[in-house]
Amino acid sequence: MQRSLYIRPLGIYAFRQGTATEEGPQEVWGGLPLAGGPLAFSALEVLERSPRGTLRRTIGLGDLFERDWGRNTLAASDLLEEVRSPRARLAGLSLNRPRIMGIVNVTPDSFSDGGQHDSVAAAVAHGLKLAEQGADILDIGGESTRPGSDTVAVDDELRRVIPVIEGLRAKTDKLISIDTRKAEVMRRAAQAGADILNDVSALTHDPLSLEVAAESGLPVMLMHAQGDPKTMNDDPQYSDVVLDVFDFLEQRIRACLAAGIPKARLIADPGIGFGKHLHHNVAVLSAMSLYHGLGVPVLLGASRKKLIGQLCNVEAPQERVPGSLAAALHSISQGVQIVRVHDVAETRQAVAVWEAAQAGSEAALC
Ligand code: 9MG
Repeated sequence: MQRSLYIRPLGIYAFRQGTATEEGPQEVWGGLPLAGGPLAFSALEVLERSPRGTLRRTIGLGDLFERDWGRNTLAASDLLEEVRSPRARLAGLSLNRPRIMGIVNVTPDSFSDGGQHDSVAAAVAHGLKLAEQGADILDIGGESTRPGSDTVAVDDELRRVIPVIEGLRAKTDKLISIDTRKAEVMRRAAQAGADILNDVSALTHDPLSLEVAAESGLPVMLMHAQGDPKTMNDDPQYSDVVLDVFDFLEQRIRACLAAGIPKARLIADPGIGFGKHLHHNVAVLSAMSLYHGLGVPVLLGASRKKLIGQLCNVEAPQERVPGSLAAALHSISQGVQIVRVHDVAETRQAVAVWEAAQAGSEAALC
């Protein structure tokens, strides 16, 4: 059945335990923990979808408990539970602070660093550099999925990514994700030592991918996209983009559960730039905290993407770093657990200052 109620945590702040007062250290309570992490939320936006459109209301937390939600009572309490419940570790990595996923493109045509890392040695060296700069995860991709790009044959993709995964696995303990839509690439990447599957089609592109992902035992990043990379940005259509993306991801989580992939192994990503016009991307970026209602960690990938160029009138992807940092900080302020970026050193520095400012202590610095 189509969901009609959604809740988005608002009033998000750093949850400081044991804050000192004149009476001594005190527990501070004014909200609920967001996804069991270091942030808390004190209010909610309630969104009710009907054939006439979406009604949005901002309410305090107390209102949620006191108000009669009628036929939506169960949905409201289920969503609240999903928003507040702690998230499982990701392949052993705790998500109690923002995590950085560094991009290693092994494609001749990638949109921002295409051609630079297309030899194995260069790609491994680039991955190690990102690891040293503070990446928690290295995302290895051999097929460009930028708008307008063509599909790559399985053998070509394998030839590009497998040696890079093996090379990195031999030299770093950082988590390695494989960015692919193909079941065979997932299977071989897992054998080569990959820790995470990152599929921009949310395991819909290849009919075998759900089964292979389940068998691999690896966590899976499920990303929303409308259409195929070749044509996806020609004419994307939504009824309400923020909610349609939520519904899609919720359905894909259900499909994974049915295929034997537990929720503790799933990550959700609304897919900035994938079948979305500028206004769609901005709406999704603005509403990132809504996706905590899916009950799994949330990832944002906006680094150097076209929306930043459009918002700031910057043509060259390499010159979109400041806008990328703003998107990353905006999303981690909404509790997003992972940001996928090209510029790891710059993001690490921005996140460190954000963490210290949130905690009110330099102890938070990495
Ligand atoms: C491979 N790839 C390109 N953009 C991406 C994004 O935004 N998220 C994820 N998970 N993967 C992406």
